[in-house]
Amino acid sequence: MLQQPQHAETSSGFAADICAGLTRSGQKELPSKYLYDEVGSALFEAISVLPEYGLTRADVRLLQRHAPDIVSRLPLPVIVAELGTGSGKKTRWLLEAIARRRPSCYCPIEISRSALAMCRRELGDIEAISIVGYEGEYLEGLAQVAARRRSDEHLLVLFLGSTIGNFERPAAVEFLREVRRILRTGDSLLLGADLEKPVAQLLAAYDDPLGITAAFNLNLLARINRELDADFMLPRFRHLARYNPVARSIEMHLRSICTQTVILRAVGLALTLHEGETIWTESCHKYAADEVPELATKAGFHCEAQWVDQEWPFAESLLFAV
Ligand code: AVJ
Repeated sequence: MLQQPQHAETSSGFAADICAGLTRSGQKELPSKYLYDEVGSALFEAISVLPEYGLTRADVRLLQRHAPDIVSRLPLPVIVAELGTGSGKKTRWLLEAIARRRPSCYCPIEISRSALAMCRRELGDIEAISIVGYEGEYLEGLAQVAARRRSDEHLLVLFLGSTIGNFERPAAVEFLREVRRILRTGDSLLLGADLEKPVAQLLAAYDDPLGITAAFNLNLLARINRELDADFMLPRFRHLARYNPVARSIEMHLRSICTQTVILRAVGLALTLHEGETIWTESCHKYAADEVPELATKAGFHCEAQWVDQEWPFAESLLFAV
């Protein structure tokens, strides 16, 4: 069963956010969450199987290998809320391990309706797990799940795939604090974080030779063309991935190869971009394994256990709300 949304002003929020990001003085930027429309979500699925991009495989390996161990540490009964699901594929192992112990409820929270639908197709067959989807922002969806649970049910929040890496470090702490505020003591958060690795390896992962990541990035302009009646000419932009050693993040930008004017009709905006100017579209912060427990402590959690993949350094950390 997939409940129908709980869905507010997303399209006008999109227009306002795009406008604000493109008219900033200084570095233009667009929120990375808008990379994931239907085309963007499909392109990310392709990225996740590229040989250069080991992140998703590491995440899946850890969940598959350690699901019984992770689940054995949870108080029961437990319901599961996931912040951003993508296809939902990697959550299967955890849900099956939970279902073997007790029937439960899985609440995916997604801003992308197509991702929610994918998730239901992917996980709908697990017996003893009922699915209640929420279309909307993470914290709003989580607050609804928390408000609707029975008083004896614990909550396990999943924040996988290193989406936390999209936040600047201080914003990551702030976000986890807000998650904590919605939870009760004893609730848990399973947090996936991509770890630091050689820069060359990171650059290859975010600028693959097939150009899938470039297409994923450029699709944001194509999406603005589709949804805001704009005229970005995609051949006049280049995908750029670079490492920021101070932030310890990969930054994705779209670089204008000439001076040009773009019109966004639906919002009445004419925008001039100079040759070489970039629009910053995403940051992917990399963590040291022991930074995650520190982050957790700052946000009101305690790190109960951590599992690290050796092949592609990546950590799953099980945090409990204190
Ligand atoms: C889905 C946010 C984890 O940061 O690696 C992949 C997104 N961007 N390639 C990441 C992404 C470019 C991805 N996350």
